[in-house]
Amino acid sequence: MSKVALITGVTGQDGAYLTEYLLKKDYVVHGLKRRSSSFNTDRIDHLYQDPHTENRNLILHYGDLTDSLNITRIIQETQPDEIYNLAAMSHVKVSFDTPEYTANADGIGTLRILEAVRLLGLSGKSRIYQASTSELYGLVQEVPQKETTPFYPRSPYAVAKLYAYWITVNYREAYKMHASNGILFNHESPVRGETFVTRKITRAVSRIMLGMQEKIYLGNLSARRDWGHAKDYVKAMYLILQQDVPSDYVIATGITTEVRDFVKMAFAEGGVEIAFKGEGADERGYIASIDEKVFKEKVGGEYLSAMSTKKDKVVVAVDPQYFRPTEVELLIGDPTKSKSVLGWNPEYDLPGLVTDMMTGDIKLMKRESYLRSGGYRIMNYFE
Ligand code: NAP
Ligand code: F7E
Repeated sequence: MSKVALITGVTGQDGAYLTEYLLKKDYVVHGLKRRSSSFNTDRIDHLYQDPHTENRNLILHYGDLTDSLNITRIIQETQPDEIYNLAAMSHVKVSFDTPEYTANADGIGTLRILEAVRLLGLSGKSRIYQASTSELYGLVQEVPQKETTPFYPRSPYAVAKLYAYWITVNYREAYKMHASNGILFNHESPVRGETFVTRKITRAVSRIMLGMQEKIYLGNLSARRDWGHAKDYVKAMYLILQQDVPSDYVIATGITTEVRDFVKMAFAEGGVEIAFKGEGADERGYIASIDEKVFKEKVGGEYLSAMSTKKDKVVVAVDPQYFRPTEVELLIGDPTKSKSVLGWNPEYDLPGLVTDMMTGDIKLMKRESYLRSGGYRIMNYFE
């Protein structure tokens, strides 16, 4: 018999990678997706199965974490062995603009799932994974951060996730539920949401190198993050629910990098060297040199002459609108427990992640440029 998983947030970055991973393991996957006025299933379209397909193993349900009745009904209908609660308003900066909604979806949403499992008598059957976050550490009280490091959240997002973390622990202790927190540090990929800093950078750098954009505006260039690859991190989620005993785990690489250095690494993928000058809001990034051989190989010879005219020009600037009212300056996780207990071992390092993201975005932006130039008419005609 195949195991049954329910994934909330199935249309998000992690939802997509986890769905792919569980389908390969022969699971039947139920996904909760929000109704939207436009298609929001891009990331899982390659896995989609028509509702008329016999014995489908990926079934999508309309739903929302702010709707208890809907959550309860879907859990009752699907009787999941494993629930991965990945749905959330996940953007830290946006949570300052939508604090009440964020508390409802990210905090109380988790309670709705736990309470539905309890009321339906599924406490002994359904194992629950809660998508907790390194944002809980906020104003860090210890370096590196591990499972025992005290929390100090610094945004409405992190405060909502703090509630979700503790209500998960409380239901585990009070009702003996198999409920665990994965305290995941930042993880990225070619399908990362476009407004998170890594993807914002890889998209913009690709566009600059292809002559589609002049410069990128960023916020705090000195913030440091422990960045891993989402493909590796969803494996940890799965491993957490395979343990006999529920527990909480830090999932991280143990290496921290400045946003400024991520920018340099992204440009370096195309052989472009960036030098930073100035401080604070006046800091700027210039093109210091171009390795033509690497540029031709990674980006394309036809874009080189336009790129060469940008030498010594500003391609990175700071816009204070991206600063946060309270910032998390430094995150670096200690993954000792997940490595020893779960046997979790990430495949990607940061250079591998940057290469994967830049390769994806250069390809995507070339396609976008072609479509914008009217190419789609020709393509559609011949297809
Ligand atoms: P993401 O790409 O932003 O995906 C979030 C998902 O949640 C999307 O499918 C979104 O639907 C859905 N969603 C949002 N509000 C909802 C609601 N009210 N009801 C139902 N679904 C809702 O996030 P991610 O990067 O995959 O992260 C997955 C989870 O891990 C999130 O809980 C996030 O807070 C947490 N986390 C992420 C990281 C990271 O670095 N990526 C690190 C630690 C923890 P739409 O597609 O319709 O918007
Ligand atoms: O910011 C700085 C920004 O938005 C990273 C979510 O998945 O990971 C994510 O939250 C850093 C911050 O991610 C820009 O100030 C500079 O210090 O990519 P981010 P995040 O806030 O760390 C955690 C673990 C989660 O749980 C969240 O769900 O980069 N930064 N300039 C910028 N950030 C953005 N977005 N845009 C900028 O222009």
